[in-house]
Amino acid sequence: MNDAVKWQIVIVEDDPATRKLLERQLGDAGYVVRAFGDGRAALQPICEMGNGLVIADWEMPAMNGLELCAALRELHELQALGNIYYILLSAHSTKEQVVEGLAAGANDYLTKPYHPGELLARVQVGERMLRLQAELLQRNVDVQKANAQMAILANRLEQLANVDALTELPNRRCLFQRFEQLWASGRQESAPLSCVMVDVDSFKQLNDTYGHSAGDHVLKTIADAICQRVPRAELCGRFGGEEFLVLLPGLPTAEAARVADRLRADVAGLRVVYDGATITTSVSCGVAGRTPAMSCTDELVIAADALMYMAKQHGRNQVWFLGPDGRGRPLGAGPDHRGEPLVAPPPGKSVARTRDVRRRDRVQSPHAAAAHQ
Ligand code: GH3
Ligand code: MG
Ligand code: MG
Ligand code: MG
Repeated sequence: MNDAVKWQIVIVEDDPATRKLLERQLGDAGYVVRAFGDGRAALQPICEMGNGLVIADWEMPAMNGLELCAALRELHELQALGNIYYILLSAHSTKEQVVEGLAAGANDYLTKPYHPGELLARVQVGERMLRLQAELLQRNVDVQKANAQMAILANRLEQLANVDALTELPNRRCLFQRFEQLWASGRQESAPLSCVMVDVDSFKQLNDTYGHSAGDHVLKTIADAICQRVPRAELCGRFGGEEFLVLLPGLPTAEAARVADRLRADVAGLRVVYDGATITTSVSCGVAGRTPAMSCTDELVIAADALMYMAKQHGRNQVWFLGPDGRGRPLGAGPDHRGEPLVAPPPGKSVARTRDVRRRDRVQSPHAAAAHQ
């Protein structure tokens, strides 16, 4: 409320002559005044006033000035009432009575007979207090609003930093944070931790045939299908362009390979309708589990990448996994299958290249692990 706006004043006075005089003096000063003969009659109108001033006599027949003040303070505590600046105006003029009046919750105390100029000055003090309280309240509201907006922004920023815009899967940065945590938490107990590298087959050709936005739509559909299939959707993310990485903590490699194969079959069964065309697609998967010889997440990813590349080499739309002997095998191969040594993808085909690790050195690690077993 700005300075020019006058606050409402409620007068509570049982003496008609004093009541009339107060009404006239304050009315002449420009205030909106309502007057009542005792506290009981004034209580409800004060509650309806919201913020404002009360000038009350002490001695009154029904509910005296102290009782009214106590009732208003209680209502304020209960948040059923705004800010009331309460001035007691009484013929009781000993220091003890002034102290008692203020102790009952009055903001100010004026003794009768009062000086009209002093009354107006004290009312103005009350106005200043009310204005400050209103400003404080408004500032609180503004701060709360700003905090709420900040929280929304922080949330949005976190989204942007962690979520891939096209597929809405965790992006690589976010997924690797989770990966590092999983790696560290299960390392002591040698808990199984498998990872699946999923790469869309011949995706360049799909883009060339149907257009880039059809390609985008297919990628999003594949991402959704992957999420539906894996036990924990928050552990699959977009690794790169048309590559996804799925983390399967607690699953040994053979079980992880079966999850990967169901995921592969889901994708192969998709019929993506876009712009009048029905598009089919497929993925190749490489599945590797953590071995004792692996020292970091990168090594597991590199192994899965190499296995995925072997799936590509053998015709795509299939799952290759890392056997306990450190060799790669296609899922479903008979017991006679000897397995094949992991083949490092050529530089242009390796997804691990983007993590800036020396692939050719590291791809040996699963073999090294097997040799130690
Ligand atoms: P392969 O079976 O060997 O994996 O063949 P490919 O064509 O899938 O692999 P290649 O690495 O040759 O091409 C990947 C293509 O994926 C090239 C790139 O333009 C496309 N791509 C990557 N990200 C996106 C994307 O966000 N949207 C679309 N539409 N295409 C993308
Ligand atoms: Mg009286
Ligand atoms: Mg690729
Ligand atoms: Mg591909």
